[in-house]
Amino acid sequence: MMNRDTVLLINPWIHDFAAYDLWLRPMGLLYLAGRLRRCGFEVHWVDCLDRHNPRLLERQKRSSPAGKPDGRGKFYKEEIPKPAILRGIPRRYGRYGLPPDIFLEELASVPRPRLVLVTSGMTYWYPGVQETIRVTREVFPEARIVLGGTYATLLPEHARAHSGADCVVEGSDVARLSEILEEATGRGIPPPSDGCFPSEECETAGEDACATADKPAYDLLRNTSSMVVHSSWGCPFQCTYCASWRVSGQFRQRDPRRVVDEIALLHERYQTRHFAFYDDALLFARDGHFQPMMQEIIRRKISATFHTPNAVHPRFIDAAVAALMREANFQTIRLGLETTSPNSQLRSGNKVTVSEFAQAVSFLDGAGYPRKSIEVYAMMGLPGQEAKEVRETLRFVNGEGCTIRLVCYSPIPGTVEWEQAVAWSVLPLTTDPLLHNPSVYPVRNSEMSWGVYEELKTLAAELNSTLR
Ligand code: B12
Repeated sequence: MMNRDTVLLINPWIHDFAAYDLWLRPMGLLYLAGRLRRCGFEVHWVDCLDRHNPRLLERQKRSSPAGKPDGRGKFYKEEIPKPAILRGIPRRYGRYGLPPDIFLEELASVPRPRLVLVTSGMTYWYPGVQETIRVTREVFPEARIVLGGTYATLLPEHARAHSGADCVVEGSDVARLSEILEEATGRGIPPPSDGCFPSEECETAGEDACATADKPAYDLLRNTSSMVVHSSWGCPFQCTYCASWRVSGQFRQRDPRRVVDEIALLHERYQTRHFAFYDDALLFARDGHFQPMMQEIIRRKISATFHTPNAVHPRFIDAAVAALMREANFQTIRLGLETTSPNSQLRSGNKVTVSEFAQAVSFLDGAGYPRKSIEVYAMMGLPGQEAKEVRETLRFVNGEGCTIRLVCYSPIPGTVEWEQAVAWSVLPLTTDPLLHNPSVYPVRNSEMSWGVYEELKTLAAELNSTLR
């Protein structure tokens, strides 16, 4: 039997050379689930990336997934053939997430839906989306399949042509989603009154206040011991290599009290003990945002650990912020430095200087963080960037006693840097989003060859090994 109001939400597989669960949660889909339920839809959930799936654990002969106690860990991987364009990359390629037969069992366990909503992550993960949609369509040929998320937003035309979805929704276009729901089920969803999704708007007052603000449907997750929190959406900066403004729209910070209420709810009702902030600019306007948020966490004695895998801006770390981070129990602290070259810093968005960075590190040190525990993002492979600049950055971070997190630049269409990347690289970047993958070292030429990238990676590892 098909219930008209049944909607199935799917978090798809990842196809990549590497994928790690760094507190990865399909937050867009969880927020959608919350809103759909509030509007009376029956929501079902299949998460290809659920490391806690009981069938998967049984297959692995484990009672809980391998990984760190704070919630991070490796995804289950099955090797699959590389797409033709990646054949020259000397690394193994895999499907990360549930084995296909378990995915099929999961699909068989939910009522037949009229509508399937699939989310998407990185643009270069589109083959995982394709495979998820293909299999889902074989099981539910009558269902309409809708794709949203990062890939769908950054490359809607590619997604329309290649994902296999019936419709592609860009960004948080609730009006478009409502139309699709109406066509499939006869019933839409009202647009958020503030025009934003996720919405912070409360349409009711008094006891029910906040009942209408969007909340993620946490109960759909099998394990909530660690969770992602967004205290803001988007970013006030416009770095030339970043597409945050394209995917998250205008920067908006949530009410700090509501964020803490959400953390407290997760802590009490869902036994969440590890919280990863996925904000693009957690510390921006800290006096009215981060500081009151932390003071409230400390006042309410919420005993948990906090993590900033997506990096924070060193510019906004002063003695007070560092002390609050320590008292609230931040454990994973990642700082966004990217480069020490003043020219590159200025050109790419002016988010930090070397002296601001060094000051932030000494404030964190002063608050009791061992320098080695402070992780610092350095970026290699920006168009025009020389290996010398990267080496200098790596040596500087090492000299500060911090752990280097070397990442490779991922070119994103629509950003300022994209055209430069296309011009600089010998790879045909415009032909296939698979080439956005940082693992392929997308901006490659005679100066920045595969060998140079590998040498920089080795240097970072060697420098890290000198830290005590
Ligand atoms: C958190 C984060 C990370 C985390 C986790 C990443 C992950 N694997 O998902 C960490 C720190 C690990 C990370 C790493 C990287 N990241 Co990152 N990351 C983000 C960030 C800040 C937030 C993502 C998020 O949680 N969004 C919140 C949810 C709510 O939003 P959403 O999924 O977009 O969903 C919204 C809509 O799309 C809609 N929606 C979602 N699903 C659906 C489904 C349907 C049917 C519908 C209708 C609607 C819908 O609803 C939501 C409400 O608005 C984004 C930037 C951003 N502001 O989005 C970059 C971003 C996704 N990352 C990016 C990049 C470049 C990277 C790295 C490659 C950086 C590097 N050079 O190493 C690595 C890749 C690591 C890896 N292999 O996983 C790029 C995208 C690149 C790309 N080619 O696609 C982004 C856009 C930032 C940027 N630099 O421009 N990242």
